[in-house]
Amino acid sequence: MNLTELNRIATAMVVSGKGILAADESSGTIKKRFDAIGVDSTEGNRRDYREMLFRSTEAMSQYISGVILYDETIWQDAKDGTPLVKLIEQSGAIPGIKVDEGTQALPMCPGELVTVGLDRLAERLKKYYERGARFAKWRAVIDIGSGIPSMTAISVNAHALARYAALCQAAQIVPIVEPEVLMDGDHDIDRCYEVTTRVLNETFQELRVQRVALEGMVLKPNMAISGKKCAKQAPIEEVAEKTIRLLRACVPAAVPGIAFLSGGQSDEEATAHLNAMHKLGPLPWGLTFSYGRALQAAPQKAWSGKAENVAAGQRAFSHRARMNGLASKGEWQSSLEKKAA
Ligand code: 5MM
Repeated sequence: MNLTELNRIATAMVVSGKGILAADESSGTIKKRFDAIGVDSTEGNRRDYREMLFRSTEAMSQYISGVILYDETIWQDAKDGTPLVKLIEQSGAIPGIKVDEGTQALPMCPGELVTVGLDRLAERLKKYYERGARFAKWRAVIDIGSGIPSMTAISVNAHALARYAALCQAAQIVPIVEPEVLMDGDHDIDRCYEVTTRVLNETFQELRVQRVALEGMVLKPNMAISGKKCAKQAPIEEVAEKTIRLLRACVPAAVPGIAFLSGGQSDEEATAHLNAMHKLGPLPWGLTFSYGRALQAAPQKAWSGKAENVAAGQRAFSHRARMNGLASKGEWQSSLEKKAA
């Protein structure tokens, strides 16, 4: 393992002014997104949509540091025969790959999930590296509800995240470690804070046990935020203040960077929260975005599967990427939000 190189890549992924595009929707998830805009989820449409994003020159070269791909996408070529991975590299962004294989019910723990995909992961990583991937992603899912999460679910998911991270580093690939505490319930922000604290502490404990080099990884956490169905939604400043307090307590300074998931927040909320956190610096790590929905909802709508809408889709993507790029420096203002398409 070349830790200097892993650290160089991890640092580039969270460089100020840029963030990560999470375009790693599995086939089931992208179908849901396409259903919402009335587009058939065919291999060709998935390719055309992602090609549109990766050819968005302004967004990709100025505001996107890396792209997380799904297995299908990393092997796909653009319409002109150029591998999609090459388009990403040519823009100056780093290609990455989602390597988990989704979730399964966790035995003995009703309603809880464990992420799977460790079998043959070492061989898969080797092939992904040869194709150009320089980082990977594995997402664990922790739900908050009555009597959950159990310590069992937190512990087995942390163990798998650390196993994955160690295998990545041995393959010279930077692991994005994503323990997502869902914001789906009616819990308040303090319950999210408490559960996320337990999850992050357990995750870093497992990373240490399994000898993962913290300098060669990126953390992708949720924010400390109210559940979507909670009657009292915490304001932007409270989300920022509690998230930073939590991360300072749980994330060692050796970690080069933290890149948030958006988790179902609106586009503008995800941007405003990141921006507000940068008002609370200086921070010991790079702090940016690794958004899926909060970067893609607008371009998906603008594109709607029509070739004549590609330019509008790219404008919508560039706008969101620029807004989040500014937020990653604390330079965003709500007045900059305007209809992009
Ligand atoms: C883009 O969505 C990713 C893949 O989800 P599935 O495996 O369920 O298809 C997801 O892992 C994503 O990278 C993160 O959750 C962040 O995305 P959001 O939309 O929460 O910003």
